[in-house]
Amino acid sequence: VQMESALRQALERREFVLYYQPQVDIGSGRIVGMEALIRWQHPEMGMVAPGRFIPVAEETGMILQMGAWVLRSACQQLRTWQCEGRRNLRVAVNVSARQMAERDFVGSVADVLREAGLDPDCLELELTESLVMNDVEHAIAVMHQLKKLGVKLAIDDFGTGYSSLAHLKRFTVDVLKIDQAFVRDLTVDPDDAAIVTTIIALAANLNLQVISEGVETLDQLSFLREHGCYQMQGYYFSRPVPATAFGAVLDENE
Ligand code: G
Ligand code: G
Ligand code: MN
Ligand code: NA
Repeated sequence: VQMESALRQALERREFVLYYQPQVDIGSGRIVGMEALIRWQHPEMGMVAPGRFIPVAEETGMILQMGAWVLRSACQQLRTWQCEGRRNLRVAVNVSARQMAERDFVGSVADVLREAGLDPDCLELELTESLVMNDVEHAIAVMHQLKKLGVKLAIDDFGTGYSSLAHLKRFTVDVLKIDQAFVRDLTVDPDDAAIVTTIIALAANLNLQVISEGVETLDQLSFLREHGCYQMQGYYFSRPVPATAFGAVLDENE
């Protein structure tokens, strides 16, 4: 209850901020998008990691208001960058199971896009396998509606959840995000290497895009490129940074 009221207060006091981490196409070397990641700047506790408050927000349902704020802020921020003349970029936003289960989630996404004046295909929603498996039939129905709306869909943390390949076939997703757990020891652990190359091949065969997260070293980058993964995200390129600093990251990439 204490944490719940602290989270509600944080929303009112605007203590949440969005950080952005670039997603790079290593074929062209260009930043093609960014993932929005929430941070909590508490006046006394300092920066609170999402791992500490997202689970509480999920349990208490506060994730609905928080998630709505994240979606709106990320879309408005992208629109601002576009109006400043930044080339075509997309923004990836994490979606929780509770949001997906909301009665009119698709309608609220449509409203946010319209209010921000953002083209739907600039928005990518990241869904986790566990979110989708929570209620597969409902999730598939919502995914279809979101596709009709024109937004992009990604499966986050791919390979760590419980979705089967039979389900994947029915998901109207555009992107598989290879979980950083597989990328970390990619160059030294043959099992991780096998898993990663298999996910890349799976994506190619299903005509899906594939992006690796948690890329920290040139060795990892080289391995991924050699095996056909050209979109990457990770500390090797940039840590998640506040919107103000992201402008400079984009400038450097010009
Ligand atoms: O940014 P960081 O690596 O600390 O994020 C930790 C976890 O919090 C990740 O699993 C990430 O997906 C999740 N997360 C970050 N921002 C959001 C958000 O806006 N909404 C939701 N639902 N999860 C988020
Ligand atoms: O679950 P999700 O993939 O949304 O969470 C992404 C998380 O991974 C964020 O908390 C982000 O800060 C973190 N992250 C991003 N890049 C790297 C990286 O290169 N290495 C590590 N260890 N974490 C990363
Ligand atoms: Mn994510
Ligand atoms: Na992930």
